[in-house]
Amino acid sequence: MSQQRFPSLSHWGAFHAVVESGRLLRCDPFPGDTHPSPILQSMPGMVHSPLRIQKPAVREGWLRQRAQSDRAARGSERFVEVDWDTALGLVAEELARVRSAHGGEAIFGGSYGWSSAGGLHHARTLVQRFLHGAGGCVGQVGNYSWGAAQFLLPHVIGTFAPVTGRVTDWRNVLAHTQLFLAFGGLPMRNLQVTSGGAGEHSSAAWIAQAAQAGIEFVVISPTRADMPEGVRGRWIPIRPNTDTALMLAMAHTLVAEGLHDAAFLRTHCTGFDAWKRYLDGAVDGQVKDAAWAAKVCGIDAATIVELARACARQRTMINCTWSLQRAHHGEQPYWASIALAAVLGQIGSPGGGFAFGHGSINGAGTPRPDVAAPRLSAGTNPLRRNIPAARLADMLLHPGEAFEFNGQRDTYPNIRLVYWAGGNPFHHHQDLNRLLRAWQKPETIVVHDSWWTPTARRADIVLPATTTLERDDVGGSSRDRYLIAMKQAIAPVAQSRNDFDIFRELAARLGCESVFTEGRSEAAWVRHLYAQTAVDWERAGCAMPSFEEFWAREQVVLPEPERHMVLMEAFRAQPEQAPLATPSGRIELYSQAIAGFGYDDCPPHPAWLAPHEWLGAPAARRWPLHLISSQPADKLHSQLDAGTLSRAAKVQGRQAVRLHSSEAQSRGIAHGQLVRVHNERGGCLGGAVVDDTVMPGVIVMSTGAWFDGEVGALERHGNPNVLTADLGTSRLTQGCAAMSALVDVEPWIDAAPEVRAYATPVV
Ligand SMILES: Nc1nc2c(c(=O)[nH]1)N[C@H]1C(S)=C(S)[C@@H](COP(=O)(O)OP(=O)(O)OC[C@H]3O[C@@H](n4cnc5c(=O)[nH]c(N)nc54)[C@H](O)[C@@H]3O)O[C@H]1N2
Ligand SMILES: Nc1nc2c(c(=O)[nH]1)N[C@H]1C(S)=C(S)[C@@H](COP(=O)(O)OP(=O)(O)OC[C@H]3O[C@@H](n4cnc5c(=O)[nH]c(N)nc54)[C@H](O)[C@@H]3O)O[C@H]1N2
Ligand SMILES: [Mo]
Repeated sequence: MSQQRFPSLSHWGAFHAVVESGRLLRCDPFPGDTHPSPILQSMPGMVHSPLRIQKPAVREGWLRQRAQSDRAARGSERFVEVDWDTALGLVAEELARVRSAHGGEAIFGGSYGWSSAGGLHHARTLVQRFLHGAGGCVGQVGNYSWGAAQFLLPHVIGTFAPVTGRVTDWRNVLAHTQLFLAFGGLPMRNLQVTSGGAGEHSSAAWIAQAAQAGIEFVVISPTRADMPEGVRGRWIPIRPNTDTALMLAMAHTLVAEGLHDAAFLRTHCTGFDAWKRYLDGAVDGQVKDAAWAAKVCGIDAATIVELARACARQRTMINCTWSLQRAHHGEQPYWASIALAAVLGQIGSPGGGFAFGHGSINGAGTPRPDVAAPRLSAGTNPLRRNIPAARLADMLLHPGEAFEFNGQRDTYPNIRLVYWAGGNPFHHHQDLNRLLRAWQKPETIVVHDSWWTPTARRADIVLPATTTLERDDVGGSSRDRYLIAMKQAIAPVAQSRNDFDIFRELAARLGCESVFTEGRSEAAWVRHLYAQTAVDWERAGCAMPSFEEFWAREQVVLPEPERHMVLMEAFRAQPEQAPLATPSGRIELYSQAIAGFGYDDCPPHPAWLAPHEWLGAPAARRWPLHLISSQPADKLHSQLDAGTLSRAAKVQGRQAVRLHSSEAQSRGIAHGQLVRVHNERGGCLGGAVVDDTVMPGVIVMSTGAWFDGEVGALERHGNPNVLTADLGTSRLTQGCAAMSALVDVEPWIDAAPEVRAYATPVV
């Protein structure tokens, strides 16, 4: 049999699917991609995995008793396979029942999750479009990635666009930046991925050029592994969640030594005087000088002073990874980094100022016209009812209770039916033991996925979805220059169907098919999304071929704009004529709006607020290690966890737990040994990796191991979210605070329990 090649796209890069006899053999990276991701290797095994959901399946108890079933049996009870007609009938009836008895406020369709690449077959968008067209649902606003930044930055700089990657572009950085101060570092592993997919891994290529150009990198992070290879640089270890103290002390030093840009602070900022009073100790009696910060963040005072002076001496770009704000009080380091950049006065000048997201995602700062990638519209939710994304368990556990969010007060709805497609809450949510309890509240849970994920196993009705390789689509990302033809490479595996078709049929049963499809078939939608994108891209100077030609050529590439993008360039040049969209039109170092909310957990200026758990807290005597649960190198979140690359990195079949040799020695832990990581919220097993790139007092466990536990029991596979705390960053932004968790580790000497995360629950 001859091999065939089909272009396709994943969040971890563009590739050609190589197919023989209807099976995916391998994924060859696109030829133009200089830094392709090895994650591609895991795809063939996963696409044809025994973990694929073969047929629609219904939990035994739910099939018998529907909404009266024993909800505590979710996750342990078996599933019964049914035919599509039966399954769709059950889902449509249940949706209609809940809607007529309790209204759309009882249906949760937030369905947070990354889904897969492709503008049409984006599962989360599809479930929302379907539920919006069927009368509405409760949705989620914000995200787990940069939820704190999304709702803070508009108060400070009038927009959250910079956190999405619209920052001073890399050409400009290469030409002008002398010092790149990287809070959270530049972990190369994260640059494999961009939401929507990447035709090229541009960030890795730019960092390689920055290394050649001799830019100096200073990486502030709990692990030296966040320093990219080859760059001229220095690692300064920092106690997790204390970056704000360091930034405040740097700003204090600059002002005390007269190295601040008084003119910029006067003409482009508001509130400097109020903030300065805080720095000087007039507010709380504590001067925020280097000696004070040293005690908080563990970096000696001389280093702090020297770093502040180095920033003032040269053109400095200050970047924060997203991880800094995925922590309790995560607003503060972001606000403080902008304030520090304002004190330096380089904002809006070539190669200077602040940035976010370098080191978090591929494509931040890629020179690219600001035009959208193809994406089906989710329509509008007629109910306009939302919760902040990460308040999921609070909502399920506390219907009717009030919550605060960005100056508003609202109450949690009473959810009877949860519909999830394209996300894995038993991956992404914090304190999974708490989520397990919350998950027992709804009467019915419907999930579409391609695999028996931990969330699918804990649903009532499970519908098998195709993967990207089983359907046509057109894909791209707003951080990447490529538009990619995604061609169906293999037939749908087993009885799986496209999410689009599942929702179309459900919409037909509920009498709203034409709202969902607008009269277009899958093929017509792919063409339509291409045509929509073409209009925007033409305007940005890209010659767009006809759809047929695009499909034959497999890609279109946006040209790099001639002008460098410099963040806030126009505002710097003419602050009166090009004001920011803040109330004052300037950078707000003190926000009257936030002051008006009166939140004690988010004061009106950048401030040091101790997180609820950190190494300086009294609780650190009992739980002396700070847990960093970072993104996995060998997969995307929980996607492809059962793939070859991910499995190869496990230690005795569990997630690696990285810790310094001194911490291992004092606990009698040997490299490669099983350990139990635990705190008040729960415990999990992991495999010890003794690693002196991690500073003492810290352990690093990547996320992504498929959750393998029951309420209150030891999690067997190494999912750090049994340890993290489920609390909002603050009442202002209600983001996810996964990074603020204390734990301890001990050797596991008992027999190792079997990992059951990859068993299928079908009768
Ligand atoms: N402790 C801790 N927790 C974290 C984080 C952290 O740093 N630390 N990070 C957080 C962040 S930033 C994020 S973004 C979240 C990520 O959380 P999620 O986005 O929920 O994680 P994924 O594993 O990407 O889940 C996507 C799911 O969609 C399914 N899927 C893929 N394609 C399709 C399709 O075509 N159709 C259907 N129906 N399903 C499909 C996949 O199989 C998978 O189950 O995790 C968050 N959780
Ligand atoms: N391979 C791969 N890449 C990914 C993803 C993936 O799942 N796999 N997920 C993508 C997604 S959805 C997102 S949102 C981004 C997330 O991007 P980030 O949130 O930036 O990623 P993390 O890996 O959580 O953290 C980056 C680094 O921050 C450091 N860090 C943690 N806490 C602190 C702190 O308090 N202070 C300082 N100074 N440093 C700290 C850690 O050492 C870590 O290596 O990654 C994206 N990239
Ligand atoms: Mo994310």
